Amino acid sequence: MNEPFASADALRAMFASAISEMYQAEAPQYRAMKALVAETNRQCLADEPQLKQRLLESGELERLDVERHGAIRIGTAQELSMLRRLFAIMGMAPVSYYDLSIAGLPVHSTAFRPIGESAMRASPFRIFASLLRLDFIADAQAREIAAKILAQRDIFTPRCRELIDIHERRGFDDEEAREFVIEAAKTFRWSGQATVSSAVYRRLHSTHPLLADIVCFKGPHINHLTLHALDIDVAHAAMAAHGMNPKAIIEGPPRRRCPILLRQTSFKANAEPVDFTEEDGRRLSGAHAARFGEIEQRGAALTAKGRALYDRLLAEAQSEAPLAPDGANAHDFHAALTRRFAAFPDDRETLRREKLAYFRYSPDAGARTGEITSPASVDDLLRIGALRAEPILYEDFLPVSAAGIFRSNLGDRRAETFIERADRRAFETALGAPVLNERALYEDQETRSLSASLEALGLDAVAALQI
Ligand code: OOG
Ligand code: NI
Repeated sequence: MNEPFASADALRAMFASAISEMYQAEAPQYRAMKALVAETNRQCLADEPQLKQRLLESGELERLDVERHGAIRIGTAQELSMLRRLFAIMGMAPVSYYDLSIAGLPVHSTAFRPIGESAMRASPFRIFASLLRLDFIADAQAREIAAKILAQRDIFTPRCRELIDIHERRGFDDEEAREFVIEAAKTFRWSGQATVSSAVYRRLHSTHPLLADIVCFKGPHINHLTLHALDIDVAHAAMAAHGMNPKAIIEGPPRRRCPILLRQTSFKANAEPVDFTEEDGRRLSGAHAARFGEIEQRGAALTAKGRALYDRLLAEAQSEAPLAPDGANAHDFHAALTRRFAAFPDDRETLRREKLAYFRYSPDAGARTGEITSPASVDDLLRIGALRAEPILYEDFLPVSAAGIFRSNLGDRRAETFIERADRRAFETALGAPVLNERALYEDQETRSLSASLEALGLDAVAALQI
C-alpha cells in the first residue's frame, strides 16, 4: 500500500523544502553558502569514491543537500505549546532539555525532531527551539515592555490554528495537507518590518540582543538553517576562502578518525535592513543582525559515560585556553582541545567495549550459525563475524556548542557570565508535555538491534545478552 499523502514523514519533508526555499529567498547569503557546501561535498565525493558508494547504498546521497535543522526563538509559553502541536503533525517530538543559562543566555531549549531510523531517513529535518526566560532579564522595565508586546501578538495565521485543530480531530485530506505546509511555514517567515519603534528596539537590544530579536518582530523567524558537510573542516575553510566570515572555530569535538557527537560552525550574522514604526506613525530605517547559515557533521551518540568524558575534556580545554569572544586565540584553543581529546578512545572497538558510544548491531547474512555454540557472548559473535556493530549517529544537540553558535551571531561581545539555573520543569510546563530523553532513545535502538540480530541468528537473545 502507498504511504498516505499526508503522512507525518511526507508533511515534514514538504515543510523542510518549503522552509529551505523561503529562507534562501530571504537570506541570499544562506543561498550562497548552500551552493558552496554542495560544491565542497561534491569535491569530497570525487576524492573518495568509497564514501560515494556507501552514501549511494544507504540512500543518503540523494538527500545530501537537504537541510538537517533550523532554529527559532520563541517569546511565550502559549507560542511554545502551540508549536509543539504544530510540529507533532509533522512527526517532530521534543527531545532533550538544553539549559543555555550555562552561557548567560536568557533562553532554554529543546529540539523537535523525528524519532526512529526510518523517520530520520525519510526526512532528517529538526527545529532547535529556544524559549525566552523573561525572569532572566534583570531590568524590570525592559521585562515589562517585552511581556506587554509578546502578549499582544499571535504568531500563527487563523487558518494554521484551524488546521491544527482539524488534524488533531480527524487528520488531513490532501488539500488540507498542502495548505497546512504553507500556513505552518508562514509562522517562520522573516519580516523586515519591526513591530516596534526604534526607541523600543534600542531599549530591548541594549538589555540583551536576544530580547530584541525575539520581541521586536512578528514571530519566530528562522534564524538559521543547517546543511550537512561531508568534511566540515574543508567546508569551514572554504567559507573563509570565499569571504563568508565564518566563526573562528568549529564547535564540538576535534576532528577524529571515529567521529563522535556533533561538530558545527556557521557564517556570522550580517546586519540587514529593517523598518521601525515610530510613535508618530513614521517609518524609520534601521538594521538588525541575527540571521545566518550553519553546517554540521555528526558522529556517534555517546552513552552517559562517554558524554561525561566528553564534557570533562571540553571543560578542561576551555579552562586551559579560554576562547576569546572574538575567537582571536582560536588556534591555541584548538591545540588545547586536540591535546585533551587524545584521552578519548578513537577506535570503534574500544568505544564499544568500554561502553562509551551506542551501537547498532546487525547479523551477518552469511554467518554459519550452526557453528555457533550457544550460549555465545556478543564479543564472541563479533569476533567470528556473525554480528556487526556500527555506531549509532547522534541526532541531538550540545548545549555548550549551541551557546557558542548563539553568541557569535548576536554581536554580543560581553564576556560569558555563568549563572547556571536550569529549570526543566518550567520549560515542560510551558511546552505542555515532557521532553523525551535522548539517551533512552539510543539505548532502545541498541537493545532492539541486538535482540533482532540474535533472533535472526537463531540464538537465545536473553542468554547471549546476559553474558
Ligand atoms: C540556536 C543556536 C543553537 C545549534 O545548532 O546548536 C543551534 C539559535 O541561535 O537560536 O541551532
Ligand atoms: Ni543550529
